[in-house]
Amino acid sequence: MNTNFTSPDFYHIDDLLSEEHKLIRESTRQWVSKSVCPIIEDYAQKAEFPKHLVKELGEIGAFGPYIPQKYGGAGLDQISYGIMMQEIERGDSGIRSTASVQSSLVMYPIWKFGSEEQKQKFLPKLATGEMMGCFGLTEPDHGSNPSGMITNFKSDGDDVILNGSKMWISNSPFADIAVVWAKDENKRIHGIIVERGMEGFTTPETHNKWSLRASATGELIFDNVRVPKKNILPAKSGLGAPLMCLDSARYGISWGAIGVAMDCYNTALNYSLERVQFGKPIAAKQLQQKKLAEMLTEITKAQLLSWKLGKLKNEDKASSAQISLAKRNNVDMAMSIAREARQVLGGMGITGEYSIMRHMMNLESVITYEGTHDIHLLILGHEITGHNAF
Ligand code: TGC
Ligand code: FAD
Repeated sequence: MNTNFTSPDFYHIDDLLSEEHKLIRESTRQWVSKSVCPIIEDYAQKAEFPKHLVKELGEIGAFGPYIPQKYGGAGLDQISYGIMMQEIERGDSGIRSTASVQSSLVMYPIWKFGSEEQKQKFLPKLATGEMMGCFGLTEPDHGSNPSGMITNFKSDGDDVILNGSKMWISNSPFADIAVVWAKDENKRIHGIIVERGMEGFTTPETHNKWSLRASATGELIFDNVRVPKKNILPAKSGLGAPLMCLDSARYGISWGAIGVAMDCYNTALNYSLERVQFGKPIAAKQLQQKKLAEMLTEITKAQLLSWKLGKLKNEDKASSAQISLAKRNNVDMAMSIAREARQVLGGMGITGEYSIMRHMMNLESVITYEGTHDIHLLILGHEITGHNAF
């Protein structure tokens, strides 16, 4: 397992980063090398989430890096958040999922749409990992089209009664709270915080995944769950609210995918320099050089894309379509690199001795969740033409 990471930086993109960005990268990278890389293959093989990493993720500031310090976050900028996701996903997409769900899909909606009481109650504990959250949007019959959701609630005095189900929910099997999107009696979508222990609320785990095996995925089932009205996020309703959360998470994934690509590239480069066939390192062969040169080209383009998107996000100017372009391009780029890198390693590429095959399988989830590859293309098509082709 490669635990000695370096960043390919062919275009001196480091010059665009602040000293703080580089420090954050270094400390996150060191944590990933020390705490994730040595154990992750074993957990992925066992299909088990390494729960002990939660506390450490809180300690390195990976939960809510851009949430204000008064709520327990680190108050950092969007490029810092991206860099952290890049470094964590070098280790494993499932661990990055845990960090990005907690930050962008649980803390972000509470911070943006929550009451002051909700922010005080939940955000500081979510920042440390003392409390874990999950995000319930997808339903069995409504994945790419969440506006058709049937999960709903009806008013009953100071409470609402929630019914329905969500599936494919990252972290649901162990989450303490779920930010759930459900329709009221007027079919308007609201975010509602459902807490573990509420009667009628269960979270069965989804088994037999070939992808994201070190991340826990499950369902959320609501059978007449009584939730206090004070748990409804008051400041925004409508599908736009969860889509704003997705914008934040998709942006982080655009950086995370670069981390995976870097790890695959580094592994392939090192292997090709050492592996001798026909009397020479395979790195001396044109066909292998073509693979490596193309990997470096694509990583460099993706780095520039996410960095510029981070600048736009810092200025609050990044559009959803710009975020879709970056998520779609960078995940696809990482998948191509993982596939090519695996070939550079020959038979060794399919073993757990190296991270590539695990990354490759993880990316099958990453290209599907947070909007599929095709949905992001349709978002771009809509933006370009003005015609909705969903
Ligand atoms: P549409 O009519 O286009 O929009 C409905 C309302 O939302 C507004 N809006 C947005 N607002 C903020 N940010 C965005 N990105 C927005 N996009 C749209 C829009 O203006 C409108 O507002 P209003 O006021 O007019 O009502 O909605 P649509 O039903 O046609 O759907 C659009 C579509 C297909 C793009 C959207 O549904 C979509 O993105 N679908 C993909 C679903 C998805 O990405 N699900 C992800 C689930 S969570 C997950 O996967 C977590 S994985 C976590 C991990 O482990 O890392
Ligand atoms: P579908 O929407 O049924 O799509 C099937 C195929 O049809 C896809 O190829 C899609 O691109 C295509 N398609 C759909 N609509 C169109 C169209 N209009 N035109 C052309 N093609 C179309 N969700 C959450 O809410 N929270 C989570 O934490 C979460 N975590 C996840 C973790 C994992 C490991 C996975 C795999 C998924 C997770 N998801 C989560 C769900 C994820 O967001 C959905 O799987 C995704 O949005 C796609 O929905 P679907 O699986 O129902 O596919």
